[in-house]
Amino acid sequence: MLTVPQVKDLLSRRLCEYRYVHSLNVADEARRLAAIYGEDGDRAYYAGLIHDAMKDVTHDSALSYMKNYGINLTELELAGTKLWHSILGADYAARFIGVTDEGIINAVRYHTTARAGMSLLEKIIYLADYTSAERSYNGVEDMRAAVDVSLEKAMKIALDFTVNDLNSKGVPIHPDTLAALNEINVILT
Ligand code: DGI
Ligand code: FE
Ligand code: FE
Repeated sequence: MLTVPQVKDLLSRRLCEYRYVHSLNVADEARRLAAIYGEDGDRAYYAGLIHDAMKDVTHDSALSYMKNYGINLTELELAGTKLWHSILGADYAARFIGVTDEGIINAVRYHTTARAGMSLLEKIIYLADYTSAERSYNGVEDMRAAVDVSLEKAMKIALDFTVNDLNSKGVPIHPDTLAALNEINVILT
């Protein structure tokens, strides 16, 4: 597995400046949340750092990557190009960054859609992506307040926000996202 300085060097070349800074911020936020909720800080930092490693590849490179490495997407996933970077990112983490920790690989894999039965690390990366320092969307302060109080309540707010936003645009919701939302609604009932 690449060292943190090696990963930073790799990402600084693979990502645009905004996305590189975002990755550093998600890593910092993941470490902070790990300390609050009892996850390993280095593991959370590493997962945060690499979560968007495949975000800035071109459409054509992403398609070649899928073809080369036999990554098969569902029809919904193929249509949802924003979903590609997390699916390819998990493969890239294992194949090229040398990550063997399945928990880190899954945190990358599910950081965009979420899923039912998420691990603590998966929730931390999913949420750190919403509350990282450079985020400035409407409602980010509510998200930041929620994430310090309860991961479950923060997941509920984030999933509601995402599903409502996608619905308003007529974008298909990934089944993993719906399963995550249903699960959290049952838990919080
Ligand atoms: O990579 P980031 O921008 O940091 O954040 P992200 O990985 O959470 O990606 C957010 C994008 O993913 C956003 O444009 C909405 C899209 N997305 C999230 N959940 C779903 C989704 N797209 C589809 N089609 N279905 C989903 O369930
Ligand atoms: Fe992402
Ligand atoms: Fe991100």
